Amino acid sequence: MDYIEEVIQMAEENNPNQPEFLQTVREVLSSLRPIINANEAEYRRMAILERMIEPERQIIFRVPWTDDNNQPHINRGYRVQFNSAIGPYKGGLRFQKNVNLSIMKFLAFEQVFKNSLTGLPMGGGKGGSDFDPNGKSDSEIMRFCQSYMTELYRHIGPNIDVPAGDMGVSGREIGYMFGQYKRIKDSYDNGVLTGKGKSYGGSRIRPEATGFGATYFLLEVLKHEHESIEGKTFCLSGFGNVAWGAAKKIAELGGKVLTLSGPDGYIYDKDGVQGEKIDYMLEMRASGRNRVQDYADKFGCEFFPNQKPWGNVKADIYMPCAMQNEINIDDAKKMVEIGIKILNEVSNMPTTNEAIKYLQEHDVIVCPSKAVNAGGVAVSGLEMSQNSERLFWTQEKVDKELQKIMKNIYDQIVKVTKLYHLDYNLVAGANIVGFKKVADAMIAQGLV
Ligand code: 2IT
Repeated sequence: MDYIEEVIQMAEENNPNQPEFLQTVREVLSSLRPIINANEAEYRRMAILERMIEPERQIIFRVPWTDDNNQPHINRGYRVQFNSAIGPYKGGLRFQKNVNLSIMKFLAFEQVFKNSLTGLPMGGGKGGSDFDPNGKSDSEIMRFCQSYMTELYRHIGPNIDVPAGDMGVSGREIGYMFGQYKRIKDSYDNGVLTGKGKSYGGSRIRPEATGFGATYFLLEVLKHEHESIEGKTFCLSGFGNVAWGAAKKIAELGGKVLTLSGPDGYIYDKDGVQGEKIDYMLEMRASGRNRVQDYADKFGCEFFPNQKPWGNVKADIYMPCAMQNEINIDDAKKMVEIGIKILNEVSNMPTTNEAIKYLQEHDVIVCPSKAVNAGGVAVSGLEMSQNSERLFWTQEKVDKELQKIMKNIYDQIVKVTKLYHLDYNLVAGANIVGFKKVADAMIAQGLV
């Protein structure tokens, strides 16, 4: 049997109730065919694919906390340490009601390839909890973070595993977790978490990095198409940290963001999300209401309840910034019908496998999230560097490094698509580049 098919089947048998994890395994493995075919004997001998789909360690723990009325609550905490071949585990923490082991494993698996693409020495991991931060008071958030870290601390460290933020975890939560870690360890291990505040070891540009990086990646794609960003229209989803950074950079470079979305629907702003409206996104997020309708109410634009922009709004470029599987096959068909040319994936795995295939077959350029959103973790890597050398870099320096990293990611991908005659398939190119470096390291380090 074909090696790739064999390992996909093995993943299906061993993880029957993990649809998101199986989705990314199928997507990644089936795109590796050219490099697997070229090295099959060696990869089989070293069980590369079998090891690539099995996390090195998975930690699940109880997180007890009390609310402001002294009522007890129990959540489930996770940390999946997927692969440490090229560096300590690195990846965010997600606090969201729907978090489960399948979602943790899909995110950790993708993080392995993404982190490899950055060119920085970071392995892949991910964690979080099914805790729902919406509507919680600040002291409830603090108690939850402290309880979560009271277990997690024994599994992490600057040379072991370095968590950061993801959905539901930003500067405030990182601060509370860092405080608790430091208190338990009685040691100022600055590099144990990234996304810290500027006053205690955080890097400049980390909050903006995912959205800025995604836009820098897009600039390379537009250059390839002999186009520029000026005057282009965009549909974004989400209104959190990632959408905020993207909107900021797009507006700065002369593009126009027409939509944002939330769990309640999407807003359409014909004048573009810009200036104070971008700042207002931060207020919406800080309010903890998790509603995008507030934007429409404040600025008097249209609001479409319970709908997504995909396929409903004509724009030059789509940039999903909310979460996994936002774009399905029906959306993809509508996108092709209304003539969308570029899908720049910013959230992790925003598109179903069926939809990616359909879009590519209909000449839509799909820019894969593992590459597009790698700027976030890349600046986390730069934060680790700054913590190690006990220095702070200027905003200009971090931004310049980020631009260099995003261009390098793009260049490596294009080089590999040429090497393997993959036309301009950036999805396959990103997977192959990310995979190769990790596989080489795993071979060199033996069967561990
Ligand atoms: O999905 C991601 O890459 C992140 N949530 C950021 C991870 C990090 O370590 O900065």
